[in-house]
Amino acid sequence: VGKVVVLAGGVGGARFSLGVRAAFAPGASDGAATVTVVGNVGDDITLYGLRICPDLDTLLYTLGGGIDPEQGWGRDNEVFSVRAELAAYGETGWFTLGDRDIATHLLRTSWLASGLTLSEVTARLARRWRPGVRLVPASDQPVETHVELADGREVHFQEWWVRAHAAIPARRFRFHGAEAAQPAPAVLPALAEADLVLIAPSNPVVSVGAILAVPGIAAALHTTPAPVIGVSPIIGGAPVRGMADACLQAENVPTSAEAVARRYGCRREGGLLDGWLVDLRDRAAAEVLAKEGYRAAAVPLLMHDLDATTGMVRAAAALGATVRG
Ligand code: FO1
Repeated sequence: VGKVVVLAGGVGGARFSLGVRAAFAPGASDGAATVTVVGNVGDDITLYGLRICPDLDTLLYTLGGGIDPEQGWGRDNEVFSVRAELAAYGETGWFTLGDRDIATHLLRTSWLASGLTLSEVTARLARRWRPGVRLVPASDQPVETHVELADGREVHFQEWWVRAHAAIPARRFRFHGAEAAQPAPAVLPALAEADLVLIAPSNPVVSVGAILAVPGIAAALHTTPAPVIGVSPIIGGAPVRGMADACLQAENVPTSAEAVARRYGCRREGGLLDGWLVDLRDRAAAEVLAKEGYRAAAVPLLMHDLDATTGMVRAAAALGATVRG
């Protein structure tokens, strides 16, 4: 394995990327590889004129050692004087922006305004964070996930997720701007040249879904010579983190490791996956899927520390090797 591509969103995608970096570091048992992480931009939002890219920032801060470890997003040792000043003006926003995080948004916004692309901006931010992987946005054009609620209203994904805690039933998700968007320049070449493609245990509907909504990316997954291995974000019928269940419900997809694999589909039958990794608790799902043409394996999938996460990545790579061999 020389080149690995990861499709990642959210906290799960960032933590998984830590394991990918470790599994393919120089001297690692699987051999060194260059890692490209394609980050979801569907969660991006503009507030107070600031362009905020939560998933790219979560990846930068996590891989760069600056993440708030409890929350899994935002900066560590954060301070909130801007929030307090806003509140004094009567602005009690539902989306919390910390001072240290705001510095990132100020730079991103001004760099974008000066004409840099989101890929270029992300590369510049990465000069500080040194994530040890090549981090690229799925697209340089805005692709924003919106949620059509059961009552017909449509809100930005963050408003549904953060403000409403995903408690209002969603009818469907729309990826605004996706039709006109293109994959960021590094994405398609990375997929074409990959030796292994990993779909992180991220929210399949909104995180990975928004990446796949960018025209050309799903097609590149179909044609890549590399095995495409997904890691289940669902363990024992529940999301490990976040509210993927509320997103799957909108599509009438059961919250199970098996159903999420079927939603991605088996590559032999026109879907995306060569292989699917599930938790030990979902061993039965692996057996069922194996009969349907997926390479499937059950291993411990909880990312409670770097060793556990690296082990998951090694298991995914081993599953990939069975596809090639
Ligand atoms: N999540 C919250 O639950 N509340 C917040 O106020 C919030 C602010 C925020 C600011 C910057 C950032 O990068 C992420 C932030 N998140 C917040 C996390 C984010 O909403 C989601 O968890 C991700 O978009 C889902 O992948």
